[in-house]
Amino acid sequence: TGSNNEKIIMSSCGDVSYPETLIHEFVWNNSENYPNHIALECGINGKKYTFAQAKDATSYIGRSLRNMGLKTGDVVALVAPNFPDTILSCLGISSGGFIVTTINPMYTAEEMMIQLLRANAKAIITSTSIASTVFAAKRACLSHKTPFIVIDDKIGSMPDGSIPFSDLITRGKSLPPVNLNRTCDDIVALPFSSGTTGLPKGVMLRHRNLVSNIMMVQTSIDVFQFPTSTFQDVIPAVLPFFHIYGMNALMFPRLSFGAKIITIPKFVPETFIDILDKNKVTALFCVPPIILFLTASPLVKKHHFHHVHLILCGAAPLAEMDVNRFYEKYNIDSQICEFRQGYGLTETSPVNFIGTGRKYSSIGQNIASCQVRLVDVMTKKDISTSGQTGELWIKGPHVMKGYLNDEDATKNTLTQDGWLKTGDIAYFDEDFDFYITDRLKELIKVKGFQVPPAELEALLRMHPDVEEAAVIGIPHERYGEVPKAFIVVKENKKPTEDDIKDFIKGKVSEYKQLRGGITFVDNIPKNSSGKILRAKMK
Ligand code: AYL
Repeated sequence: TGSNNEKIIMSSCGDVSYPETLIHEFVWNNSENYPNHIALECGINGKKYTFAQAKDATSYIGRSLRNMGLKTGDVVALVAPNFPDTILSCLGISSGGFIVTTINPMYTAEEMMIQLLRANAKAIITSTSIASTVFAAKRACLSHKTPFIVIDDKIGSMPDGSIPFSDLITRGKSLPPVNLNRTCDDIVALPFSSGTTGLPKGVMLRHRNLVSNIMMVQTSIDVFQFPTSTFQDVIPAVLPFFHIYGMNALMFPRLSFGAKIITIPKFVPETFIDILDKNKVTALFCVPPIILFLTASPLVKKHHFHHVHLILCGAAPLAEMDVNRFYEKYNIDSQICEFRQGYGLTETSPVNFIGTGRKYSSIGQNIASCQVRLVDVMTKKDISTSGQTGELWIKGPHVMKGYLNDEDATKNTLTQDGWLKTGDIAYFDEDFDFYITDRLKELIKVKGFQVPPAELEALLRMHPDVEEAAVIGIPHERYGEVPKAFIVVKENKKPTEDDIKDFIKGKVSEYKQLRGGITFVDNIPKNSSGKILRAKMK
């Protein structure tokens, strides 16, 4: 319990201690113990880096970016699928004293532009297969002098004036080390999230946020008897590094404990299976659609899980039944190949809860140093009884500094004394294991990816026949949720569903398309201040 009426649920794992180091230093901290082990390997072309090579490359990249005229605290946009060089870029940006804003490589040029502008990017790192789209975005919104660095992923080519990524490493060798002048309280990552409402916003994460969250998880795994991670772990990385799950739940922590990461740029079933065939994979980091794939695909066989000791799943709800089906199909011992959920948010760097054992539908318990409150949505009073639902509030060293250039959104999300309102509804059972039951916020989650309804609504309103639009998520068998639109048309206009879908098509990425269809209605229910009543629409 805390002051006033606060009923704080502390972690049974106690408090974490973490080093006051910058994230790139933290990641390579143990690397001297195994300098010649492979740290990174491309699952497609086999390109490899040892820990020693990866650590050195990180520092050379930082020096080269400095040498291009970038200054401490400048934002570098990273728009690339998962490659070893994507990870090196992330850490290199940190080692140069800059901030990385990761952009979804599947984005359209329009979507990229919005983030480049909001983040005030001063340089771009991308890869050849998407370089033409990224270049179009850059040309439309940034100065032509903005450094445009391109990883050669063997598909596509480099636009004129590009700097080959490999030059950063070779040239950086002969440059002097960077005098960093950065502390743990400086911002290092700027992923985008729509939070509880509105358009995507830059989430300001400090070095301290990232480092503490890694140690919070690490401190808790013993208490929760989590399958242990070792420096011999082999982990395929199919979750995108641009998302906080891929970044600070997979890539950074696993590398820091010495795992080998096999990068996968795009989920293709055959490629994924090929990687499982060729490697003794020890842990799988998943989102619910991947669990469904592992169960349903005829390509997947029991032997693929022979060395797997952990299957982690997060980013969207998963039903217990889906986990049971997986175990039943392959007749796998759930004590040896353990399934656990994780629950996180971009705003919390990301992890808050991890599963404690056999309750597969539970997100488990709050990890070390993660304080929790459950606040009744109607009465605003703290809940301390099992079975009662409320909004989850989170506090700890892993909570973001705020949203970039958006004081209103920050104030609505973070209380004055540091509580982050997640917008998720949950309850706990008699063992203090938590369950997410609903979402209070507007967010739609398609395959674990964020789709902010406000973004689609704004686009729909740009259609000449559309008077009003509201978008909600509806359940989808494989994707979890998909967006569905309700539209009020202007007088005497009769657009078809396909007219509207075509209008949206080229403007937003594939996973944001209106798979849930469109329903034409006479009016959209709103409250007195004009806010769309989404719960009512559902
Ligand atoms: P964002 N069950 C239900 N919903 C979830 C879960 C879960 N296990 N995990 C995340 N969500 C939803 O910012 C929830 O609505 O970060 C939450 O507010 O893209 C929202 O997703 C946050 O979406 C890890 C590491 C999960 C990472 C993550 C995902 C972070 C997603 C567990 O161990």
